[in-house]
Amino acid sequence: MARVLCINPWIYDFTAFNQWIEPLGLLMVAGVLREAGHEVTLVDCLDRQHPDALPPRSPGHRFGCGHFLKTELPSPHAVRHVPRRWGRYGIPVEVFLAELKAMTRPDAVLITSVMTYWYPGPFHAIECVKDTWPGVPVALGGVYASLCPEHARTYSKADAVIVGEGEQQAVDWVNAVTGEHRRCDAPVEHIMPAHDLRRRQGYAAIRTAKGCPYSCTYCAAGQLCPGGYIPRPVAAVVDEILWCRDGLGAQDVAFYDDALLVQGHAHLKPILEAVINTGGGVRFHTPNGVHARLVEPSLARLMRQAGFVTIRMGLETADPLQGARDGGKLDREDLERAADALFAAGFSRNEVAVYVLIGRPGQTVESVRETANYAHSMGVQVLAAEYSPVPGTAEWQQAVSAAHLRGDDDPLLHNKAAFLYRHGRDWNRVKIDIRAGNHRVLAAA
Ligand code: B12
Ligand code: SF4
Repeated sequence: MARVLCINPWIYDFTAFNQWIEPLGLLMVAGVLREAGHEVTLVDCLDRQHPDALPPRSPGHRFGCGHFLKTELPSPHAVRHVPRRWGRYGIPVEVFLAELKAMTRPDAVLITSVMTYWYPGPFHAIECVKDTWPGVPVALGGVYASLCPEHARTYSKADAVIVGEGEQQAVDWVNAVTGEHRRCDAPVEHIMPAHDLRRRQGYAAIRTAKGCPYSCTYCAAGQLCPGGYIPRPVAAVVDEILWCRDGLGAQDVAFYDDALLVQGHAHLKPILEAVINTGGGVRFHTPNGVHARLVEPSLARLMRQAGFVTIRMGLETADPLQGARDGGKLDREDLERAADALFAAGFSRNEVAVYVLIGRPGQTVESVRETANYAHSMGVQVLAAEYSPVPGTAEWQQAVSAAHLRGDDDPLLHNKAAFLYRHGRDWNRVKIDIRAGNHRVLAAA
């Protein structure tokens, strides 16, 4: 049995807010390593309940969400043009180092990564591990490692950069670096992510299916899950939700699916019915957005009954051909139908919002305004989602061809704020107007 330490690193950014953030991919890998018989521990730099580093509180905190502790730092050269303060979010470095020093030297360390422009977090964690335990092998995986593998191999100092789905690869890598011969014989989709390794945060992130059947031009879902949309067994998802609720005290569950409502009647519906039949008692949230086109009255009623309180809708179309044509613009009828279904099911205006992508190359301020005004006229709040260029996507290639980006740019420039300020028109004005429109929507409720 090997001792495997998993690390969820800090976020380095201009802003960060904990919207049910959980290192779900790392916890899935950890669950499989544990199933294979290894001793697995976690150090979580984004632990908002750490007794030595509680974050600032503010009135906006609810459903387990809230601010992280921020340590301001000078902006790196690549993003100096952004007139905002950069910094590290999460527990202080001293607290992290104290955690490492209190542990027995591990046999292998696994570090995850999420946004490509957050890479300084994993890099810093790797440096700390290498200083504390010289010679301990470190593997880096996750979204950044998968989308920017060459950058990660060149600069991260990890001993291995693992691209793509990590469950089996992590078992193989740990065996290779420790000389163990452990295997995980259970099917991966039945193994619970190791949510219990985290200190209780009051919420859990759950993915009911991997991948997405669509292929929007700005999205990396197809690269990250090349097998397309694959639902997990309903019983496994229900068991996970009930374990989080009853075993780990989670009152809030956020879905991390790319396509939660796809095959909704065959997949999400029986999951929600099972939760309702066991007494409910959890609030559900869709921070990643569901497809407006797939929200219909009976599903909306079931979602309401099951305890959804945060409905975020994406404006990505549910039709791949349309998606290729529309450039992400709102399909008016879809939103109208979805809003009608949600409000008729009893959702309040406070609970429903639609993401509108802003700052995409070629997009006009007027088209965003028009979209936002239309959503507001339906009584739906609008959340401006700033465009982040994602390597390997069709829009990335177009941005490189149009010289908006260079293929070898520092991934810090993928930061939504960095991209907006470099190429932006007056998006700030639009954002202010969108917020004013939201106030009007809520005031009229
Ligand atoms: C959930 C989600 C969110 C959540 C938060 C996620 C988080 N932890 O912080 C929310 C809704 C808040 C969010 C916000 C945003 N997101 Co987002 N999000 C996702 C999503 C759908 C899932 C990520 C996830 O957890 N997946 C589930 C786990 C199981 O997968 P995983 O982490 O990849 O793990 C697997 C492997 O990577 C590997 N692995 C992971 N760690 C390790 C470690 C080791 C050692 C090994 C061996 C393997 C390994 O094994 C795991 C299991 O197979 C992805 C799309 C996707 N399909 O990945 C986009 C994605 C990451 N988001 C993206 C974007 C653009 C955004 C936003 C900028 C959107 C916007 N315009 O506002 C914001 C940014 C927020 C910010 N503060 O900057 C982009 C990435 C952009 C980039 N440049 O990196 C993605 C890829 C979607 C896309 N458009 O292509 N997001
Ligand atoms: S529908 Fe959403 S997850 Fe699927 S490809 Fe489009 S943006 Fe990505």
